[in-house]
Amino acid sequence: MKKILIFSLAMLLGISAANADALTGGVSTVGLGNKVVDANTNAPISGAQISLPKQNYSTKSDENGNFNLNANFSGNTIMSVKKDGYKPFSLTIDEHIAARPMILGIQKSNGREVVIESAMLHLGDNNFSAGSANSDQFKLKAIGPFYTKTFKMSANTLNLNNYLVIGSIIGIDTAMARSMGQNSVRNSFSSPPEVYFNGTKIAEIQLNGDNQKIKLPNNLIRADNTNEVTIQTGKNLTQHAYVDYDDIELMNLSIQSE
Ligand SMILES: [Ca+2]
Repeated sequence: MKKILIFSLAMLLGISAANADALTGGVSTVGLGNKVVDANTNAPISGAQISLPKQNYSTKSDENGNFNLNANFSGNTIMSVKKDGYKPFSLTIDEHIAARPMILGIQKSNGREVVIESAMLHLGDNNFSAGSANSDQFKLKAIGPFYTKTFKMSANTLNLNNYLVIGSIIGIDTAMARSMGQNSVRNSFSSPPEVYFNGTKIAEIQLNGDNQKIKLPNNLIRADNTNEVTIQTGKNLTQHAYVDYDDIELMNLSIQSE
């Protein structure tokens, strides 16, 4: 039913079905204004904080879950929704998506997430081209080419499947991101960001997007002890005169155990 509704709305709005599918993870388009709801019950959620960190914009949903985005921006930006008792949620939007009403379904926390970082991070060197997948002016100063954080994992995680979840990531300028039309940089591309877990490289991130899940090999987990995750941004592979790190932004890092 929901799928049919989204599909017909997509037809109505003249957006592609592929695009509508990409939005079903947490947002769909209806004509009734922006709203935050519980993803399972569809009940409106009041007092959720909706923010666009790059625009330094923040607002809250009213008693009916409704909110307006009164922020001007163009190009991709990360929108985050926070509410006590719910998993951190973020979504990459642009001015076209924001121009249509959005329903954001957020999920109750199951008590098994470890939030590593809920702030937006900018990795790189503040040197990026206008055609990059993140061409807006970066408000956040780059913290450098990598981010690292330690956190505890409980003993029972060894019996579960564990994932590093990246809520949203934008700005990746790999050749694959370029071939997928995620940026308009013509003459250069970068190596992918690399993810390390307790010193071992476990993934490369080739594409921008939301809710990327990276499996943590259980044999690397230090159960009931301190673990460490590091994300290192890529380098511009066509710049040989100096090191040009790929400028990326990411938000909402967590560990989820299922
Ligand atoms: Ca750079």
